[in-house]
Amino acid sequence: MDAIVTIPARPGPIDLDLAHTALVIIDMQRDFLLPGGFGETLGNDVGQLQRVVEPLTGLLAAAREAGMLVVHTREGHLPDLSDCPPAKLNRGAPSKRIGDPGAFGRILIRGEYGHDIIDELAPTADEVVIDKPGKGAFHATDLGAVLATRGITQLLITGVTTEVCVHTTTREANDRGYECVVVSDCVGSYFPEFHRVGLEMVVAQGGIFGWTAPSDALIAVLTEQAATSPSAPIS
Ligand code: C5J
Repeated sequence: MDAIVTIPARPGPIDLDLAHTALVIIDMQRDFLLPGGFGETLGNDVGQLQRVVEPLTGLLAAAREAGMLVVHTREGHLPDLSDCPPAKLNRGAPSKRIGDPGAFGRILIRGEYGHDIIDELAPTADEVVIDKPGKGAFHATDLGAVLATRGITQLLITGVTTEVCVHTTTREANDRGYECVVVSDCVGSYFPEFHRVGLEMVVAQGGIFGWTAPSDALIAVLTEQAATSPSAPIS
């Protein structure tokens, strides 16, 4: 079955080969999204990120139904902080730093409750989870190897935050030759203006490092795919 579909996108339509496309969900972690978590202790309005949860839940369900490869990422560090450079640990003047005790365990430390992904988007046992110490999902991880092994060439990029980890990962992926679609209503920022401009930056100059598209267009093609071949994963 032909699994190449055309998606209305900015700056123009993109042909997606669904068998070689992965859904990447960046850092939808309790520490960033929940009231009382690290994000909020930095003075941020977590409600700005919560808006992503409903559309992303719908896109994730459609991707799972269609058998698409799903990759989740989590930003965080080893308990001894040996993978957290001082330049990251000491930046700014937060009331709490990475590794400090927070409302949901030690902040952004692997294995802690707050470091894990919110319940609504919890990975299934067969989905890939990439733990990353940096903003980009390719830096110091095996994401590139995971995608190469599965023959992935195109990425649907979602998660938080638009201008930080989503942007960094999209730029890293673009430089590595992946075609990236940033799903406009499935990414979010604590700062609405950064979100808006972040999306504009992706599509500027004819799509300088990717495309943007809303989730409904993607859900429609994934639902169609699942209906056409209900038992055959596309990747
Ligand atoms: C940040 C992220 N903003 N996931 N992390 O520190 O964007």
